[in-house]
Amino acid sequence: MSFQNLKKALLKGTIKVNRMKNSEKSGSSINEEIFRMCLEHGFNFFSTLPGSYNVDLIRKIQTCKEITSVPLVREESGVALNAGAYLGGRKTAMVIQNQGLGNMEGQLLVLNSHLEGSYKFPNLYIISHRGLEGEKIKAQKPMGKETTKILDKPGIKQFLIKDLDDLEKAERMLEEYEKGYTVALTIKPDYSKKSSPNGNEWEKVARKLSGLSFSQIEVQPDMRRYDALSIIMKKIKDEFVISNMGFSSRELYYLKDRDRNFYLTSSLGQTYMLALGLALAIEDIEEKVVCLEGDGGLLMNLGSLTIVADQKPKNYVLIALDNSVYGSTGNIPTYTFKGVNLSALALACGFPKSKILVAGNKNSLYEALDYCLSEEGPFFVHTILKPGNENVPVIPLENSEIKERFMKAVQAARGNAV
Ligand SMILES: Cc1ncc(C[n+]2csc(CCOP(=O)(O)OP(=O)(O)O)c2C)c(N)n1
Ligand SMILES: [Mg+2]
Repeated sequence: MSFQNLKKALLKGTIKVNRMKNSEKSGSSINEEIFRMCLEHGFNFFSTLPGSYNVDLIRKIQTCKEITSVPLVREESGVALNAGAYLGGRKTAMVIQNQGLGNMEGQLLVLNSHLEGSYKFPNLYIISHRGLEGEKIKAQKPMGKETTKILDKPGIKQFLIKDLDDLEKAERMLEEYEKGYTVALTIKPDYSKKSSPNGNEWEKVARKLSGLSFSQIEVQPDMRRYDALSIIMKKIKDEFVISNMGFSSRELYYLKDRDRNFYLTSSLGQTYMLALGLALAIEDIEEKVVCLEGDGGLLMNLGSLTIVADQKPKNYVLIALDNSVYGSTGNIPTYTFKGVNLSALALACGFPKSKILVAGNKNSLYEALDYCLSEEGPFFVHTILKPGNENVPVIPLENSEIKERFMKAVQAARGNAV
């Protein structure tokens, strides 16, 4: 099948997997063949972070209109982003260099592994493997040596591709993804070859820096997180809700459990990325994605907020529950307590000022919700709260149960939409 026809088939969902003969592969690179293989197997959601030897692959991904591709700023956010996209019915892959694995370990364990307590999301990692024999840069060697072990710990099924002949076996690994397992295809580049050429198409483009014009305001909050959640859940109808770990999820569960709630009980800092993955994956249906994120979570992973602003998902509402403390762990103040302004950070990250709403009291939260649930996003609703937790127990559901139930709700919503 030609590349063009393959892409069309991907869009129509009529792909037939047709294993390539070795003779057909000559002339193309491992990266090219892996991309073709991914498309043939219906992978349609990619997140990427470049290393020297995967730039050609990333360029192919980013210029393929038939799939969703999201450039990352930190690898661990990609694990959560892809999990969200999987919730929304996508087949997910991530292209990185093995140095990034050091940033990802916690998320691999809790989101991708099949260990007890994990959400058991499958994901395909396509990893450029620096630091093996022949590597010229010494600093790549430690991670080169440890890569297998890092992937082993969460039980990720891995296969090292050294040349084109290894692709057949690599392709069989994709069947593991179908069975719900996470797979890593690590690729040993030819270190003697020059890495990918530099792109220079951006050289002449003027850069626009977002304007920073927030003046200081003083707010006397009149709500705790629980009060804000009660108001939010009064306004929520069919929206999908993704909530931050700790008391945010616990309070939500006891306030109003529903199949359309996804409780993240781990992955601090990744709630809004998982919600982004979901929002991008369910643009075909009407329902919005409402994300309940904490100030601690946002500050832990501020860089990736740039991705949300850049992707501009119309169906995305990020509610920052800013109680100025790590509320779920003893109310120790975060930097918002010292005056760091999450709204200003959202603006600096690229959210348009018109989509940043500040809710410092109950009335303004009602108003903000009326607006953002009916208009096109992405919205950043900065909800300024008093510290304090409601005395509610932990959620009695298994994480994998939360995932399965939520995915059924997405499928049902999609079914209703047809
Ligand atoms: C990577 C990581 N670091 C620290 C923790 C411990 N932890 C769990 S919840 C939490 C507080 C989260 O604060 P915030 O996002 O502001 O939410 P709040 O509880 O205030 O609603 C912390 C620090 C963790 N689970 N994971
Ligand atoms: Mg907090």
